[in-house]
Amino acid sequence: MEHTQIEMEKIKYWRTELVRFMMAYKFAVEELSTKISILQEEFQHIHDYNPIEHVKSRVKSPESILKKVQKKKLPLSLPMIQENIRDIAGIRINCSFVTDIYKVANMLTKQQDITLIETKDYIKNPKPNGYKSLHLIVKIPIFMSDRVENVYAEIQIRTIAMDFWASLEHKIYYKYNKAIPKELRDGLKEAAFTANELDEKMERIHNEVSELKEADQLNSHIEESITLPPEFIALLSEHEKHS
Ligand code: 0O2
Repeated sequence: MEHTQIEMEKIKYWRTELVRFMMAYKFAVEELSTKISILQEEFQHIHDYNPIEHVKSRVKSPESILKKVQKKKLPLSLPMIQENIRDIAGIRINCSFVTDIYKVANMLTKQQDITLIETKDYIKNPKPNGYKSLHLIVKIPIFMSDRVENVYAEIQIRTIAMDFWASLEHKIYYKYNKAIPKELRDGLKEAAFTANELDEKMERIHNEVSELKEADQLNSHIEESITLPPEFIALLSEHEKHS
C-alpha cells in the first residue's frame, strides 16, 4: 500500500472510532433523559406533584475533552479518556426543594442498570466559594450492535436557586479568566448565603402548605367515609337541644 493510502486508512479508522466513542455518550444522555422523564411523569401521576422543575443535558465537546486531558495530564488514548474523564455525558436536574434532590438521586441510583460510582455532596459540604450541588458519577450500560459499552455519566442535581448562583458564578469565573476579584468573590459568597436562605424558606412554606392540604384531604375523606343513619342524626340534634 502506498504511504498516503495507509495514512488515509488510519485517519478513517480513527474517525470511525471517535464517532463511536462520542455516540456512546450521546446514548447515555438519551437513556438517562428518558429515565428522568419517566420519573417525572410517574411521580406527578402518583403523588400529584413533580419534584423535577427542569432538566438540561449535554455531551462534552471534543475540544473540552482535550482541554481536560491536558489539565489532568492524561495520555491521549480513548480508553484512558473513557476511564478518567467521567463527565463527558452530563445531566443537570433542577429541583424545587433540597429534599427533592435526595429523593430524585435515590430514585435514580436504585435503578438496577445504574451503578453509583461516586457521590460528591456539595450541599452538605459546599465548596469554599459557596457552590452547592449534588454530583453523582454513575455508570450505565449502552447496548450497541456488537458490544455493550459501560459509560460513565455525571448527574448534577440542585435547586433553582443553587443553579442560578452557579450559572452566574460560572460566567464571572470565565469573564475574569478564573481569577475573580475579592469584592466579587465576597459578593458571590453573600449571594450563596441568600440563595440558601431562600431555599430553606421556600421549603418551609411548601411543607406548611402540604400539611394543610393533607389535613384537608383527611377531613374530606372522613366526611365521605362516614355516613350517619338519619335516626342517629335526629338523636344527636335532640340531645343538643336539651343540653
Ligand atoms: P463544565 O464546563 O461545567 O463541564 P473533574 O475535573 O470533573 O474530574 P472535579 O473538578 O473535582 O473533577 O469535579 P467536580 O467538583 O464534581 O466538578 C465538576 C463540575 O461541577 C464542573 O464541571 C462544573 O460544571 C461544576 N462545578 C464544580 N465546582 C463548581 C464551582 O465552583 N462553580 C460552578 N459554577 N460550577 C462548578 P467542569 O468540567 O469544571 O465545567
